[in-house]
Amino acid sequence: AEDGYDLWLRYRPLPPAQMKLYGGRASQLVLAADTPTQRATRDELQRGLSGLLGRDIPLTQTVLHDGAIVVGTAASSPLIARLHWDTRNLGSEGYLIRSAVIDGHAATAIVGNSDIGALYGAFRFLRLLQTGQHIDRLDLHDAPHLTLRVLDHWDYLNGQVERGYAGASIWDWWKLPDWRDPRYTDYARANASIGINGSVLNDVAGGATILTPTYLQKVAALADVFRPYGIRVYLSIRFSAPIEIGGLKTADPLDPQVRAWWRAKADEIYRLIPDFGGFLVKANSEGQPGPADYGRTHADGANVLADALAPHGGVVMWRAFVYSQANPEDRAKQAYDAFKPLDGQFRANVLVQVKNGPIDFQPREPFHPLFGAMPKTPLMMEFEITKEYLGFATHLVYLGPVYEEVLSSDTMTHGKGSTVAKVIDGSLEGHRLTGMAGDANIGTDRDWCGSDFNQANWYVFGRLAWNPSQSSRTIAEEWVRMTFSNDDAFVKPVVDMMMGSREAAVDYMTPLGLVHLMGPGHHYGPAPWDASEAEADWRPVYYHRADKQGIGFDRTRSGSDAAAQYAPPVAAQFSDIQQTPERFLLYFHHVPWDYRMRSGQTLWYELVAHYAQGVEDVKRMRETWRGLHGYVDEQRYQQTASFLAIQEKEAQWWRDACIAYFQSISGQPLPPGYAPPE
Ligand code: GCW
Repeated sequence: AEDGYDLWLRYRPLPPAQMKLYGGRASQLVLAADTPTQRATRDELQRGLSGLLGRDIPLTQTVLHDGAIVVGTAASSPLIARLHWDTRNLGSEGYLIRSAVIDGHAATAIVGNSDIGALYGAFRFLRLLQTGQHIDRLDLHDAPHLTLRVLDHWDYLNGQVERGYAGASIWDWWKLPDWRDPRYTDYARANASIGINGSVLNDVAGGATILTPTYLQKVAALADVFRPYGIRVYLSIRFSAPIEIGGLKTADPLDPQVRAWWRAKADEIYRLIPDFGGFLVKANSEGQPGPADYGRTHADGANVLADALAPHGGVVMWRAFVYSQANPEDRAKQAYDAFKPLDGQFRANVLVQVKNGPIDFQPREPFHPLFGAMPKTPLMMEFEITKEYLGFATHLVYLGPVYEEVLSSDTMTHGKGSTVAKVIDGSLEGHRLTGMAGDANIGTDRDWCGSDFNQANWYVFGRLAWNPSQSSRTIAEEWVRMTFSNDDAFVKPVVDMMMGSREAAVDYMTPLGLVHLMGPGHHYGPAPWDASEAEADWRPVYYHRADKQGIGFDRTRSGSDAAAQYAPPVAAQFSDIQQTPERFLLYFHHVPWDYRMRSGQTLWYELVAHYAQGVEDVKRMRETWRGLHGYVDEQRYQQTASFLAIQEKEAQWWRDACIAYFQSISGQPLPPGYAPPE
């Protein structure tokens, strides 16, 4: 059945013409299989090539005839050693793939400086076949631009996944460490295929249990499964663990006993998991314990952990997502206010992990003002892959454009071209420790992600973590070819549909710079009217500030002045209503309903038009999909069709609820020709 389990690693037989094209180029595999990673590479190539080409490719020791694929490192393969290729620019994880003559025969060499580099090269080679590329004159090389390419799982030990819409946690803690579900290997394969090299196994708001000896054994078992695929495990830790499982009276980071406890804990972990990655921490945010409980700073907190991990080569990923009632004036300002003054105070093995925007993974928000503002500290990006604010499992929203928009934003901190991507990849400020994290959308559903199209969001995250300057359209196209079909009549409309899907969601949910109109708590569906007192700074009315005169959050000097957190040219742009891009208008300004937009329409008319457009766009997505019935197997066709129907219904719900509510505040008539809902 086409249940999506294979993700983009669908090695189904290629069309005959393509098979013929590749056949002569893949007649034997020459590689060593002495290490676990080499064996994983061999298995993947055999599985992939036999699936795609419909016949088994023999393993040989030497090149016997044309069409050999020679894989490995100079150390693992005498054939590769004899090529004397310069591989210095590949680093430890890069690869090159080249057509060459080896022992008198036409061959393809896939070469890394490490087994992992060769494995990444093998996946790339398979992708060439899967996406219908020529493979007869290859000269490719690639290496990751970021050091840490990590999935953050918000999985609790009881199997629940916070903001998870694809079933339960795939980690079966009850049966670990003895039962190693084969699914763990498939998880590792999928990640390795896109270059992800780290996995934080547990939720940032979980308890301390994961650090007990019993659970560390289970963690070690997962680390064993992932290791051949180049994936290290990391753990989210609870800052008060020294009290909860250590029997101490305090978790004060400057207390010598606390420091000793963390050192001993790190030593214990590394005895079990020699390549353990490190800790992820959510501290003093949304009720989590942290250094502020003892009057200490985030740097004090991060550094005690960093000191414990440093002797073993581990890192701390300390989150900047800190929300408390402490800054009720404007939640958007909190992270910057708390972290900017600490720049330069973190140990060398600490990264501060910053969400893409200052609010919380909205359909659209401006880039986070911390990017570029802490030059002495490696900042890693945190994107959300799970669609917490974007329609959960069913809405088709390709997140590539969300990520790309932020990565290509110009912080202007070192003049023009100081993009967020360059902050993240370390090139702007000279950092070697770099990273990107994605909050995973993975669960026990057969298709892993709750829908076929959600798999694209895992895929594009990994590809951008490898190289944050890539185009999300190119990545979408790759994914479509691998996941569905190479037929251009299918690929083009589906890629267009994916690329437009994000703007559609922005339009039917939160156009023109609005944010957080979702129902509080669950975050599914519209609730712009919600004004309850509890957690007031999470409430829609707090964000849109609609009143009789207008709508929007004034973040200029006359308001919260959050715009001033950006570098001066950006701050000036966002503070000036004329210069603010309309897509961020209501994020930075409180704007009169009759304000003239660039189109010449009033703000009110244009707001209504955006909501209507969002619904129209989803209608068009449905039509596109209907036209592609013949290209997809029935199971995947039908599910996508049904989900798009849900999306259309809910886009209408969003449109009607928001327009009706905002109209009740604005008192403005509906635009002429606008058909109110039946
Ligand atoms: O987006 C919000 C989510 C919480 C999440 C929190 C965070 C893990 O609603 O569920 O908790 O952010 O990122 O810490």
